[in-house]
Amino acid sequence: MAFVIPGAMEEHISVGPSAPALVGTTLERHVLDRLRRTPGATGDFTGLFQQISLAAKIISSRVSKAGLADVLGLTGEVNVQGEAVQKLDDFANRTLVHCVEAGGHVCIMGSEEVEEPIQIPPQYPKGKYVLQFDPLDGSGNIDINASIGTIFAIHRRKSPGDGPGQLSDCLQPGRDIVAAGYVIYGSSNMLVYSTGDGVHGFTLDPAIGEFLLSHENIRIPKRGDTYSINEGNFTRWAPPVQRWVNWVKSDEGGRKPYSLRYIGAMVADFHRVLLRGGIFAYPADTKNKSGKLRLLYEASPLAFIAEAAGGAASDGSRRILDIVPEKLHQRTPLFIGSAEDVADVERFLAQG
Ligand code: AHM
Ligand code: MG
Repeated sequence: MAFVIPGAMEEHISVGPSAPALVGTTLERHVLDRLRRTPGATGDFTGLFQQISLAAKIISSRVSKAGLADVLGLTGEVNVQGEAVQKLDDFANRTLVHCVEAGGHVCIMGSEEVEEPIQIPPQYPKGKYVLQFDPLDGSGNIDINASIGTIFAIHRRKSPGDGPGQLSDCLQPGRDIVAAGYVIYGSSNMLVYSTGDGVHGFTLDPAIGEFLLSHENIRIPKRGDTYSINEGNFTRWAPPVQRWVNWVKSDEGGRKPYSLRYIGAMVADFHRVLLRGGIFAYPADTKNKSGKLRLLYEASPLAFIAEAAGGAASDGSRRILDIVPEKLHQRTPLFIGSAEDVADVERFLAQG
């Protein structure tokens, strides 16, 4: 049963997700329940999730005070992508590293904000997982009070032993992800995650400081009616991409033109696509020849979630989850969302 406005039962007015929301199911309990069903599980994964969710709560608390807490603006530094580092990016990155590094669950981390893989300090044990993240996605939205997010992916370590992790532990394709998720700092703060077994959303109740299950088993509609793309790049796209966009917004053959929705923070744009259907795209262009978005900690985790919800993610011809990364900060074109919408764009690109 869906959330129902009290008194509106007879009219069947639903204001929430279609799946049941179990009162009081915390993120921790949800992850633990799954752990109990996994033979041989040691609890490492649950521990890592607790640390990520703690970091998410700390970041969300700071984000919600952004205008007050002297965190707006730039640090004056430039990150590995050549972009100015905002104070909140820096804060979010340090928070995640700090919350996770001492837990003993990961052997190495990768972050959008740090050029090299992040090693676990010598005094802490090294675990069997690899965590990669974009600590604050869509950071251009910080100063205008629009939604931003955190994206993360967890792999098992590949290198033998229990010493420090290697770069090769980070360079794993999305199909080998063990769990992925994102946190959206918006009108409410949500954490959405998947271990491949459904996609589940939790809303942070600030009164009790817990993420509570609010969107169980999210399924992305087969087809949507919106497209989400920075159309200001139109003249820089290859002709097949231009043809696809022109078709998407046309009424050719009696089709209903799609509406355009673009906030400029992938987490927020993707979250809408996940719940409502449609497509988010960041194609390659003459300026960003391999696309703009990063494979390991932006495209792959969201592709893992899209597929677990019944959607699809492609670089135009290949499944995102099958791309084997060669570099930590590798970029990729991305088309992600409803399966039929992604198939449409692949067809246009295949026609050349
Ligand atoms: P960021 O991780 O540095 O914030 O950059 C990634 C962001 C995405 O969230 C968003 O979809 C895209 O960059 C927006 O780019 P553009 O301003 O070129 O449309
Ligand atoms: Mg990003």
